[in-house]
Amino acid sequence: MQEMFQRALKIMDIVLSKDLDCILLVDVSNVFYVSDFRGYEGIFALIPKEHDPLLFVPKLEYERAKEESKIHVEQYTNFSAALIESLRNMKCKKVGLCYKRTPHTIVNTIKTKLPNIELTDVSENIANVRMVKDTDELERIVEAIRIAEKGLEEALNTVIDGISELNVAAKAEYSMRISGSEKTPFPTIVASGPNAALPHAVTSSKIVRKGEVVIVDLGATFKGYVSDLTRTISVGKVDGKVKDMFQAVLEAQKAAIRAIKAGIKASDVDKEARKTLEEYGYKEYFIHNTGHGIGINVHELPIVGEKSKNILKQGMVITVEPGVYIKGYAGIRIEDDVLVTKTGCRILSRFKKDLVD
Ligand SMILES: [Mn+2]
Repeated sequence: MQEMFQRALKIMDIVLSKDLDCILLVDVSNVFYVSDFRGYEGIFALIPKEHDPLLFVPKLEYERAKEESKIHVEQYTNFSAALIESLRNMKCKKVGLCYKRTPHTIVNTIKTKLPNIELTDVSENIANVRMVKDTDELERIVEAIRIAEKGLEEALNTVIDGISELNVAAKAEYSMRISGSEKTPFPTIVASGPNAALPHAVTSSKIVRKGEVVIVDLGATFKGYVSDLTRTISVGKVDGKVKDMFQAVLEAQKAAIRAIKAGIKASDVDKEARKTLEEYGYKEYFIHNTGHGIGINVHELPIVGEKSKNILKQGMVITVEPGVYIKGYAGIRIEDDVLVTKTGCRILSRFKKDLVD
């Protein structure tokens, strides 16, 4: 037997440890995880105990899938028929799947056509496996970060009094695109002045004005893996209050990063950021989690928040992004991507932060 693709092997470990006959994956990010094929809806993968992993695609995707996929590819003419036939032929009795990410129609088809199959939810097992990145995944994320940093550089060079938020976003995205980004993993945020007080502001035709701060939150995708970075930039001189907010967020981020290492609770990292902001008097203005995992999706486990149950492990890649938002006035957010190591962490993003004066 050919040596199995490393990420598929990790899913195979779940098949074995949960004593399943097979795992069925239908959502594009999990299918990509096991195959390295960048597909659209209407594909699925099977990781059976007794056979090599299989990727099923429609005819129009077959040639591209054969090029990209690291596991064997089959083409189907009818999704349900191919799925049922494969499960039947491989005599699968116990099948693992991700309930939340599997359409009801597919679950119902299996239950109707193969009533003896026992279905088990393996969502958590898969999310846990995906949290820890291997060397190849890490290299892709680092490249996605380098590309995003080019976008930030372009944004920094573009932001001046009189330019629109959309114009800044367009320049940043263009720069990332020609630097190799496959797509933006989320809509690029350029939020100026009072708009910066909205953590998920929608980039608009608003004109950036002197005395405002501009939040630029963007990401790139490289070989299917993403980055997520934020910087806050001032346009000329800003209020002393804004400078104080900036200093508080910067210190909160430093405190959170200092706390990171394998074995500690993700909630403890969040606690450090929150404690620092409390010291500065901004606790109530920090209205989101400190961070989240990144990988194939921009929001993966672990959650770095107050209520998180996740424990940090070596090889996780997380964002650290405290923020302070004062309604109608201004907002500050600084976000870096960090690799959890045995004894601490490695900050993967290098872009300068002291951008408010
Ligand atoms: Mn983020």
